[in-house]
Amino acid sequence: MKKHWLCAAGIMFSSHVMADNPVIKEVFTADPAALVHDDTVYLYTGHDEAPNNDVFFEMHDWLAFSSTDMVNWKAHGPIMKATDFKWAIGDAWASHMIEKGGKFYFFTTVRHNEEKPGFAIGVAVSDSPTGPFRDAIGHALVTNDMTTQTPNDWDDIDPAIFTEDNGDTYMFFGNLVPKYVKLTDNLTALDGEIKVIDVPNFTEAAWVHKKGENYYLSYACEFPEKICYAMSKSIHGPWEYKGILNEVAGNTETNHQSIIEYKGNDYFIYHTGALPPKGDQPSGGRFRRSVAIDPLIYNDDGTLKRVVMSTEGITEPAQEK
Ligand code: FUB
Repeated sequence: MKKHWLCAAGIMFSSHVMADNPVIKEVFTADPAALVHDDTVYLYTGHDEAPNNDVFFEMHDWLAFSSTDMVNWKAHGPIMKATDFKWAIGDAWASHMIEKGGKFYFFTTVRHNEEKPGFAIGVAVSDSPTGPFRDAIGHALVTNDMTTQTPNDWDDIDPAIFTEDNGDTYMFFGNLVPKYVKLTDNLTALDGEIKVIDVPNFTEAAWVHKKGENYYLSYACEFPEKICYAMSKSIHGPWEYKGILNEVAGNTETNHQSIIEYKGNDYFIYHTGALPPKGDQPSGGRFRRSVAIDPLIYNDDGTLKRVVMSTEGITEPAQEK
């Protein structure tokens, strides 16, 4: 059953894969978003299917993988496709999964139909981290006309969700102009105005996490993209820019990160275009990206060491620290 979706696509794929970077070798994976739930890491990715690296992204659905040691990964297949949102016409771009009250909420970028042309953010829901997912509200949460800071119709992409200890949940998102907005308690509506964030060189791919008393906003910066980061003592900022966290990733201009702590270890999950060709599968590249994982290391003052991208990846199974 687990193999069904990939066999149907003509790809033979064992449901278990072993790490070293890129982590997933049997299919192209991009825009990682990881969730730690019940001692398991769930890794959600976009699915690059471009026939070559010349034109643009071709992305129809999102994939899920899970691991209990960050070395061995189990494939769960696609959890949803862009057009499962009836108002969307495609482009299954970056996403973020969170759990609340035993339900799993999948926030994701798609292209809206002609009623609200341009990119949009939708939210889907499921009782299981591996789906099936259904549109939670029957319409988009954010549409292009709600973000007027740039003339681009993709300035409202890449949702990143953060929940405060008191349960308040915020969505960060945007391209060129970073933005955030509070969500209602049921996560299916905006609860306030969309506010602009002041950080330098922002391109896209916001991700917010907290360690101790420090909040971290990491994001793809410049183009080709590096990952930069800023720190704050509050989810509302001000954000103090701290510099580059990850350099341009090999063989692709985009870079997109997810940061988690699992069993007391810190991980930086990103994508590269580094997957070599194998059999019928062509080489990776700018529109055929692959998820990689390396350690994330904090300095004593809370700042982050620059990530060392490696081909070895995570070699030691995660053990409780
Ligand atoms: O994968 C499509 C887009 O490329 C994502 O939404 C961006 O973050 C960049 O990775």
